[in-house]
Amino acid sequence: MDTTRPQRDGDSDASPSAPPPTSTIWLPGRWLGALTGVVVVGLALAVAELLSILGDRVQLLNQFSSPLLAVGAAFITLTPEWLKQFAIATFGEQDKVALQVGMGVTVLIAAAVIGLVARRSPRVAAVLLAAFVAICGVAVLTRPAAVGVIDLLPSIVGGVVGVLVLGYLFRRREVAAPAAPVDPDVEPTPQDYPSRRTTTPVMDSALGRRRFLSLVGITAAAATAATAIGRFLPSYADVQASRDALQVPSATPQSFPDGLTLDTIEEAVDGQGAFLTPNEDFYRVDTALTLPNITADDWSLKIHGLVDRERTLTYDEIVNLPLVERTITLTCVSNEVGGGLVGTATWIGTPIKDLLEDLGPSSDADCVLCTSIDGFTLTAPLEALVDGRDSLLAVAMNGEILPQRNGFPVRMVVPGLYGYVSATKWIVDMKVSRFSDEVAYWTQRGWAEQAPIKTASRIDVPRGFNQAAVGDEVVIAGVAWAQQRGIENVEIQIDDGEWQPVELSPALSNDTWRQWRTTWVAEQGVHTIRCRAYDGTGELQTEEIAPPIPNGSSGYDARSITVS
Ligand SMILES: Nc1nc2c(c(=O)[nH]1)N[C@H]1C(S)=C(S)[C@@H](COP(=O)(O)O)O[C@H]1N2
Ligand SMILES: [Mo]
Repeated sequence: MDTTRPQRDGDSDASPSAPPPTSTIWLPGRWLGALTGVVVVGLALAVAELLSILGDRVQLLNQFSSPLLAVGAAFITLTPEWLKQFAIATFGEQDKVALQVGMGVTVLIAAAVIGLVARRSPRVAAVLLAAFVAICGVAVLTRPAAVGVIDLLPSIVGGVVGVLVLGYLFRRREVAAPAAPVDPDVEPTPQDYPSRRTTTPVMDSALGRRRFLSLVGITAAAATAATAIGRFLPSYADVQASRDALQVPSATPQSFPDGLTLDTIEEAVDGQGAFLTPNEDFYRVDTALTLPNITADDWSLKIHGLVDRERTLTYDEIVNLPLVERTITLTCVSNEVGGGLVGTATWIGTPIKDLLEDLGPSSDADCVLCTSIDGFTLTAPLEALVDGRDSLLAVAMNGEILPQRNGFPVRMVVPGLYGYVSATKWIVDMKVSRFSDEVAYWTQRGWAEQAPIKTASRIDVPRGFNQAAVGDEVVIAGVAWAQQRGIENVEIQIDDGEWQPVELSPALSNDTWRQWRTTWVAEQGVHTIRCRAYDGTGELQTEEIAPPIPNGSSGYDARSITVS
């Protein structure tokens, strides 16, 4: 049956008795077909990416007109909550990397399949590629930042380029002369040729092996070049230039009790992490697959809704409003007991209270719907923005212009509320409204509408499973936080022993964590160390174990230590 098929790449070159005429008949082999699929889809995506970046630069298209970005963002939106929790639990802050790797592998497989199919039927492969483009198109159009059908341009142009190149590379022609048998053991009779030729015509690549290979090479080079140009052009460079050009504005410093300063507090408790979390170590949580690019010049914030007077603020205007400096601990609702999604920084920003009250919010209003440039939304309780706590529109963090990952140019910081109901990064819109009229990103996904931060304490040393020798003085230290209420006391317990007091760093304010420390003389055996905190009202943190969803984890943190 196979005797009339042309030789495939590598199939029979090794066969010494293969007759010479077949050497002119050639079709790409399986591996080469799959590789070619990957190269062609790579070119299509690179072209789309480049167009999207160019379109974003001239403000014709939005950043999410990039098919890959849009598919990734759509995937994040559509992922069921359990899978999201699993991803965060498994990959932690690397969950986006995991998604990117997953998407990369999926695209590679799809592209290889398209290449394999193209060996048999370039037409079916073109239809598959078109379907791939259609999926991207749906993702692009359903992005909140989508401008309109114009955003489909990169996907369509990329798709057309892909289909044309695929069709050209895999074009075949019928070979006029009958092929000689491939299998040297089966001698075809002369009558075999006409009959077989009418049922299964002998096909040959229209390009031939050498041209096919060189065109695949050129396609790969073009894809690489398009990607490189895109990398070189992105507005990311503008954002960094915009940040570099700005100076941290001066602000009214915070006054601390008892003549405390940030320097004295830094030295108060040793043997553990810094009191202020360095920017590069600060946790990052957001739904953005790639960081939103917005320069200070392009940025503006519209405040509207249930207010007497709307206002649109530019960056220049915001840094010329009264600015204050405040040290505040941020916490993510997704933080597990003992987890690291919490950090303390010194922020510079303008009080939201003054800004809002100046615009005359209606007495009907009870929330502010805040939207970021990439379409993320949250509903912050209006009360928390105007009750006098240090709710800020922040522009600087730990003496630096706000880093891009933490919301450059402007973000919100609200003490006492988990980030997902207060800390909008890359904020561009604030709509004074009512909770009954708005549903924000996470509340739509089963998280609580109201989410004050729960009192929590964490053991930082010893870390994980530790070893010590009998008689060692083991340092036990950590942090505790209850923003707005403050931390009054922290205790530790070894196994089932008495709860014991620890040494606490001075309280800087109710909105910052307190570091704590004690030592323990190690005794033989495997021990469990627990900690617990009392907030400023004297209330003990709850021992009841709760997962992050819907309104924050609870339970005592514990560490194990083996003493021998
Ligand atoms: N635009 C935008 N802002 C956002 C989020 C987001 O997904 N998008 N996530 C919020 C959450 S859940 C938290 S915990 C904080 C985290 O701020 P950080 O990344 O600076 O630590 O940002 C908040 N602001
Ligand atoms: Mo969060």
